[in-house]
Amino acid sequence: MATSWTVAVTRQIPEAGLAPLREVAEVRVWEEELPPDTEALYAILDGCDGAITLLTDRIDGALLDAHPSLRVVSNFAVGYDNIDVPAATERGVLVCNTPGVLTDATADHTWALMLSAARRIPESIEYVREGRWKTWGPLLLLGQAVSGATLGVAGLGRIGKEVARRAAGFDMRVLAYDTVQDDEFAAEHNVTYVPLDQLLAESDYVTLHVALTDETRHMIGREQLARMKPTAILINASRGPVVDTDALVEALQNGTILAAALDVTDPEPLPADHPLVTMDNCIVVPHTASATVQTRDQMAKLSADNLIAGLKGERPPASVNADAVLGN
Ligand code: 8YV
Repeated sequence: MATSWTVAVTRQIPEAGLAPLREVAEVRVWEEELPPDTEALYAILDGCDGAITLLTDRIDGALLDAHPSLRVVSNFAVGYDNIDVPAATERGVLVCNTPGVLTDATADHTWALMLSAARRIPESIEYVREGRWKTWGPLLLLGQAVSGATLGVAGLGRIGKEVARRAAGFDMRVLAYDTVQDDEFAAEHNVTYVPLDQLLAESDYVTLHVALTDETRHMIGREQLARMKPTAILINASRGPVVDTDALVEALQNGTILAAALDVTDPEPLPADHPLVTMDNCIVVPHTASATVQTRDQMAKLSADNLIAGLKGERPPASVNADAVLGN
């Protein structure tokens, strides 16, 4: 088929996304392990009609002005805080994302983090690996109960809801905080909406699922951590800057809260000698909540479908500004 378009893909993504793109466009893939720096990003986008971008690519008005041929920016992520959407909309550039396909994987991972922190799984693995396991011990590596505990979900959107739904299998009381309420979901799944302060004060597990915006940046800081129980565990699989890193380090060191489990951090990556990485009561994994073979294939396919539809002038399956750019 004629390759009338040129598109850039700013990192290696699964073939499920590259194959459909190659059928309709000349595809430039950034092959390095590390993301392109600004200069390299500008270079790879030069003359492109569209791009599949990642979280690590800052797409702003200046970049769009420097690349007037760019009409579709298809983010390989549900979050799009790396993109200045108003700047894109002003310039008629479609911004797309990958909602839905990573919801279950992210909710599963949240639970993996919650259970790992509650039951001190990483510490236990290390204990055995280091040859310290001498006998069964009545007081050895005691963790916290999950079944029957109270779960606080801050951000009851697509992912937060799936996290909340899974709590039914653990007989948990589920509290939620959000700026918009889905009363039908709450009634059906025994979820009680409460103000954030109450959620923090009453939850044994607080899990964050908000998008990163000016309003949610440092939503969990010193004051909020102080409201939590000293036995509480904080889980973050949203965006690192939703939590004030210094305040969290302090809270974990002082025993303000018991533990944390983080899929995302601020900054990202964290150096290996960072207190959050070295403390026993903090688990850090490298932003892998959506990292299953199946989900990454679906993200690749959806981001390619979005990009191709946008290039054709059609409404992409998932766009955050199609109404504004294409009209209702
Ligand atoms: C991805 C994510 O790993 O979708 C998101 O918003 O945070 C993760 O699924 C990441 O964004 C890849 O760019």
